[in-house]
Amino acid sequence: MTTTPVGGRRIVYQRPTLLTDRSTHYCPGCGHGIIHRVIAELLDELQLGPTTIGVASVGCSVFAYDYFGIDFVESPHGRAPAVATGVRRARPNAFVFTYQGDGDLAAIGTAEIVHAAARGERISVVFVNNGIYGMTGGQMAPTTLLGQHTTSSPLGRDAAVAGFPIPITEMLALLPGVAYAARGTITDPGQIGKTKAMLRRAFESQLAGEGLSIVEVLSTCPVGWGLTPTESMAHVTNEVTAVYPLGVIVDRRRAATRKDGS
Ligand SMILES: Cc1ncc(C[n+]2csc(CCOP(=O)(O)OP(=O)(O)O)c2C)c(N)n1
Ligand code: SF4
Repeated sequence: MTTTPVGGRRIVYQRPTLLTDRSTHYCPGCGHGIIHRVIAELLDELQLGPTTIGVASVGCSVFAYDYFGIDFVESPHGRAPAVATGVRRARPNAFVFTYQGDGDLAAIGTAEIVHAAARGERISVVFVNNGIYGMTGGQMAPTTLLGQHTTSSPLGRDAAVAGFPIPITEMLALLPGVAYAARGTITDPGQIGKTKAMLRRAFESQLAGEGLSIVEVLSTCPVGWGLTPTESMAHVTNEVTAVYPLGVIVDRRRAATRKDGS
């Protein structure tokens, strides 16, 4: 956000320079657009535009490369951490982030994210958890809540049939290669600000060469959930955060600082 006076008026809100000037294909009330904006603001503020290479995954955000004014690589479904590994190792001075849905990261791409985290790859992962496969019509994902109705669990997710929701960010945080892991959301301006602070810390962690950083963002899919945009935001606040608590899960730099008292 800028407060630069322009022609006698004070601009308090404008499009980040690294977001392209075009309409997105996202549905009304979808969280992807908000998350794109926050990332673009941060890349602007950290002056990372010229050195950033984003890795788009498969899912509703598959066209992310059209919306950011930076270099982007498209990866096969779930393979973004593997593609990002190659990009980061081939271009050691690049800033590399993946943008992945929960179907992409926590289902088909489970192996890729676990092993990239185990290797401590110097990449940042933006993990957008809307609890569903949005792009393909709202099927159950590993992150779907118990009892949640989806097109492939029309009676609600039953643990006896489909198991329990996977808290994959907590699982990844156990690995020493993960320098920073946190979970935020985009349900109101305060939460967007907190999520932006988490993403900033994640990006700075990569710049400091600390290891893999991941921020899970609890997002919305009004179309897949059969809710209005307003109901979707309330659903995240009231139901989803009870299963996936918000906050920093691990921050190894802060933990090390506390240990040596510095
Ligand atoms: C190898 C492969 N398997 C399956 C698909 C079909 N497919 C496309 S998007 C998608 C799910 C995307 O869901 P998610 O990652 O949660 O993103 P969202 O659309 O919800 O943002 C699936 C299963 C595919 N494109 N490629
Ligand atoms: S289907 Fe869901 S995730 Fe996909 S664009 Fe629409 S609201 Fe967003």
